[in-house]
Amino acid sequence: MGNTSSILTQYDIEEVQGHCTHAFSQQDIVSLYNRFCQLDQNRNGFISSDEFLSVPEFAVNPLSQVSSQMLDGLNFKEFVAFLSAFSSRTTLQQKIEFMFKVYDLECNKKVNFKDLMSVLRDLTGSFMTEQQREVRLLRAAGSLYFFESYFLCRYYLS
Ligand SMILES: [Ca+2]
Repeated sequence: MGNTSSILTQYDIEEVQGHCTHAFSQQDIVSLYNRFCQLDQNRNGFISSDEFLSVPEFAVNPLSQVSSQMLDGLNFKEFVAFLSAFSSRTTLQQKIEFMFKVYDLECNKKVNFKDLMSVLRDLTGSFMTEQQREVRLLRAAGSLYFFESYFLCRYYLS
């Protein structure tokens, strides 16, 4: 299965299905394999960020830079595991963990101001200045602090 020119066997399909905790049906996995083969232009069994960004739909996505970094060097099994975050069979907890990984750009299990600025920069491009992004994030952080304080007060006063 490492070489994308090989045929996906029933064993491969079941192995991939187990690896992605059955987030996809066997038919889904066959379809994803065909898509993976299209993306793997040099047929080395791995997707590079350049191959990912060569797809016009991905290239125009504001989060394509982040996504391409996460996809860079994935084999088919890892590719399916990555996409399982978008499956309707995936739990909310798994989706939240995935989104956290998207924002944790330094992969240090923390999402800090710098990570959020970087994601906001990818999303807004030239439509916002760096200062406008900072203000937007600080306001959002202030709102979160307000709501957190409000609910803590309600919890302790009730
Ligand atoms: Ca490749």
